[in-house]
Amino acid sequence: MTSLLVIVVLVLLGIAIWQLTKIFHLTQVGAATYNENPEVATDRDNNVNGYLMFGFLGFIYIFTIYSMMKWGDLLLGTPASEHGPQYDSLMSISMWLIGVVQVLTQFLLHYFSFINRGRKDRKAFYYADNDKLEFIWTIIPVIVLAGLILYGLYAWTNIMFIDEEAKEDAIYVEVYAKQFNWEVRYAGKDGKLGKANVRYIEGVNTLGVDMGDANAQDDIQASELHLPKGKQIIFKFRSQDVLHSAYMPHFRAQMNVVPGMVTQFGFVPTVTTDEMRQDPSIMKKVAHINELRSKKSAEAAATGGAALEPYTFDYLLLCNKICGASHYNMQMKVVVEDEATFNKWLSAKQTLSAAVKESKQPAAPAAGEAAPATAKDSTNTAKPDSTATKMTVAQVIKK
Ligand SMILES: [Cu+2]
Repeated sequence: MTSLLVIVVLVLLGIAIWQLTKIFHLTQVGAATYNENPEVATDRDNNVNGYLMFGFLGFIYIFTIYSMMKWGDLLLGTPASEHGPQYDSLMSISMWLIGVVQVLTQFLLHYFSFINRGRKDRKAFYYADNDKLEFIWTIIPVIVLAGLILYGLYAWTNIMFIDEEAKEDAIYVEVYAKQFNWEVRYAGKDGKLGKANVRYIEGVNTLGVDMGDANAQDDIQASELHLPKGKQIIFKFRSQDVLHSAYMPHFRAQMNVVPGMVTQFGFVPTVTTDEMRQDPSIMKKVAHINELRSKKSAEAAATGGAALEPYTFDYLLLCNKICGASHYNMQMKVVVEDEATFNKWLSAKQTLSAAVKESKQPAAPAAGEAAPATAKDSTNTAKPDSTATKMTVAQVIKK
């Protein structure tokens, strides 16, 4: 509604300006002008436009510097994966190149428009072409772009190619996307993920794992993504419904999650959650967020509302494809910890086959509830989670 009103106001404003210009033109009819032919620019017109050009050059520079100072800290900060620094350096090189070229070309464009602005006593010089000049301004971008593309391809293969040797002790994790949450499955002791298909989805088996597959027996399902520091992680992505995108900005990782196929990505986490919480730029961001939160809490307290909890940093897995009404909230906490803590966390989890068996026994729900250690995430909440998701989907369809 508000946007409609804004559009209406803008349209009306446009009409008002258009009418005012018409009135202004009418007032000029018959008035004595300094120029007999209003279609030809006078020296005054050229001066005005020349200075405006020069002024615009200043505006571009000042606004660029202002933007960098004001919003420069919104960049992602320290990368938390092994390939992250290479990705960041490719980004920095590209941005520096674009920056330098932009500063130079915009200066030339606006400055020459200014100094060569029209004057009555000045005639334009006809200059057809210059092969040497054209060669220079073609070959320089060709060399620079070729270098950039080659470096980009090198970085791409480095990041996307998963080392076969390192695969030996790699950790396989399936990341499953559905409207509007994520679920993960670890390959278990055998290091192999069992087959899965949407047709097998039933009860606690919310990922549709084929329980007849030998590789599936020790698979472990969880609703929080834990990763050990320094280990090669290989992600297999599947989607239950529409196109999603698994985005882990701190690890400089993103992969489309496509229904009907398995996509893959791998990285080595290098900074634990606790270490990242000590990172100066993260600490600054967290302090800023908490400052805003305490202000909001004070406002809420004044009106009898509940105070906001203080924010602590956590890595996140986000959806980066607009996949429906609750897309904005489709996220999962990612915890990077040392290997021992990770192994402890994983071994405390029930395997999917055990969870399925348990759920089929009549006394199963009580047994599930009686395990508070894993109640926070993992298999025990799989059932309520899936019910919640189904409810959300139903609401969306109703709309
Ligand atoms: Cu999504």
